[in-house]
Amino acid sequence: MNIPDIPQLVADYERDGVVRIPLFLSADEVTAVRAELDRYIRDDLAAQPVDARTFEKDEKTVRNLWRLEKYSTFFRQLGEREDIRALIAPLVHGDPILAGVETFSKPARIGSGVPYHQDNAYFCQMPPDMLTVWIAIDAVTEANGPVFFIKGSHKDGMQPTKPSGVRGNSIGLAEPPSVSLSEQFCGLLEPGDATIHQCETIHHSAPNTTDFSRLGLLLVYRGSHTQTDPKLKEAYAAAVAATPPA
Ligand SMILES: O=C(O)CCC(=O)C(=O)O
Repeated sequence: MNIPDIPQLVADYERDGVVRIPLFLSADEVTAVRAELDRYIRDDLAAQPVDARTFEKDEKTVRNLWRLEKYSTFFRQLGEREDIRALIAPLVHGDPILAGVETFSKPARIGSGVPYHQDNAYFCQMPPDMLTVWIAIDAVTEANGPVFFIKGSHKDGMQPTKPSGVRGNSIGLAEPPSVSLSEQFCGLLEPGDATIHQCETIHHSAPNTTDFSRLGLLLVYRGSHTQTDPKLKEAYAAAVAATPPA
């Protein structure tokens, strides 16, 4: 990993709720991740429970892989790497626990969009010391559905939600924010680069209509001190019951 200036990273993260880290993974590590994802989808996925994945509308192309930390030794070991945990610890204000490894695969031509949301509507943790490392496996361009983040939105707490009806992103913001797209931070990344966003930072992404896949690998961590908030959990349970599995 290209080790960033940690005090600067922490200051930027606390202020903006999102930071970009160039070369989070090396080219060789990106190649290894891609190979393991291909192998897992080819050899293992069909035997896993249905909550291991969400398909796109064609019912066969992967939109998301979920719970890879449970189903793949390779991804559990990646998520538990000590250098990554050391980077995450000051951002979650405590001992980092790997809470999930997943993909937002955004395949070429049919990759679906992700509605405006705050991840804590899914994670339901208080205090909100939880975050996602979003690692580009493919290049993320303006055209293939980059993630847009509203800097500073994590400071306003949880916003009202509503079920979105989108498979894989069942709960979204009740109202889209008033911040225009041009004022939002666009996560343009080369393979191996990453963004880290706090779980209450508002973000979204558009469908991928290009011929180029936009595969992202996500590592999710929480501080060991966080606890499940029953009210958030109730709203999430209702949304996920309408459009399972996430
Ligand atoms: O990859 C995307 O398009 C959306 C990712 C996302 O919603 C997340 O990281 O929570």
